[in-house]
Amino acid sequence: MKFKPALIAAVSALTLVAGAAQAEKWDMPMAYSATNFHSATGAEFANCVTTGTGGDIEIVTHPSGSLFKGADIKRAIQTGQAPIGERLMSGHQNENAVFGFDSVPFLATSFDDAARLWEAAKPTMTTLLDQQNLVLLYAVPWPPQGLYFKKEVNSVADMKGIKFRSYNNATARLAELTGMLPVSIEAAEISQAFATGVAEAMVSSGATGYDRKVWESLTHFYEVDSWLPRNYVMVNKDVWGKTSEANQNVIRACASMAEYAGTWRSKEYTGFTLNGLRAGGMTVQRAGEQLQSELKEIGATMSAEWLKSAGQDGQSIIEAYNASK
Ligand code: PCA
Repeated sequence: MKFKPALIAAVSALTLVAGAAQAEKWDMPMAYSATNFHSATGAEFANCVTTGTGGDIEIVTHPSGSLFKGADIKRAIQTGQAPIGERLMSGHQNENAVFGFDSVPFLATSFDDAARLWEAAKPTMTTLLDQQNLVLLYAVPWPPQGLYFKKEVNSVADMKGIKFRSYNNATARLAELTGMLPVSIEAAEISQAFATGVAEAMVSSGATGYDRKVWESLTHFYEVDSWLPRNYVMVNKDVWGKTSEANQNVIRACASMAEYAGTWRSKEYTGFTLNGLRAGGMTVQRAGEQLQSELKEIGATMSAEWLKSAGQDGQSIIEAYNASK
């Protein structure tokens, strides 16, 4: 028996409509620009979920802080204004010091150590987020952090009075301890901040400097490898609870792949973006010995301060990390 094409078309149109009626759209706010590797990873994760759930859940990413600004993303998800989103984990250090476990100076300075530190911290962070109505899905490290300036810097004394862009409590504290003036600015806005002189220096990865074309304003990048902070993706717990087990499994699988692929990208990007800064005309080199050793001292002060403020949770993370060596 032959079906008439028109009938087939009508039937498939009906199926599509029926499918669409059940589909949910999850808007996913992200703080960093679309060209950033975290945003690329998030976009792939979104596609993976949309495909894997057969279109039941369609995740739509909104990079560059376009839906919610970085500082507002976690609250938006906790309160259900958005079902899912990505944020810099240590950005929450101001509400609980434990969130800054990945920004303790010189605790984990390589991708391998950062991975061990994350394994050590994951149970604590999962519980902490759960208590805040959030389900942790995946976390990806930024490349190692170094210092950006618009002049040659060989010692902490050379930093005095510089306007320093910060992105969490640790970076603001670093500014204070080195005699600089911290000003908190989201990555999405740094090109303008440097161009207008609102900020003149920062600690960040080659990836962020490359992504924001900072060579238009800055001249030097010093590799310090002070820490590798993480972005993470979270879902509202009520939304998660209403998601079928089959779809939860798909989302978890996509999240594992995203963590793996994002980490791989971060590693690849480390050298690529430092070369990109060079191609932009910047001087890129290891911090000199004096600067390194002065920063180590400041790092020791910051580590002690963090341990004190992060209490028992912080202590357990460090113990688990040391035990994993
Ligand atoms: N880039 C982000 C956080 C760490 C990084 O490498 C930023 O500068 O905001």
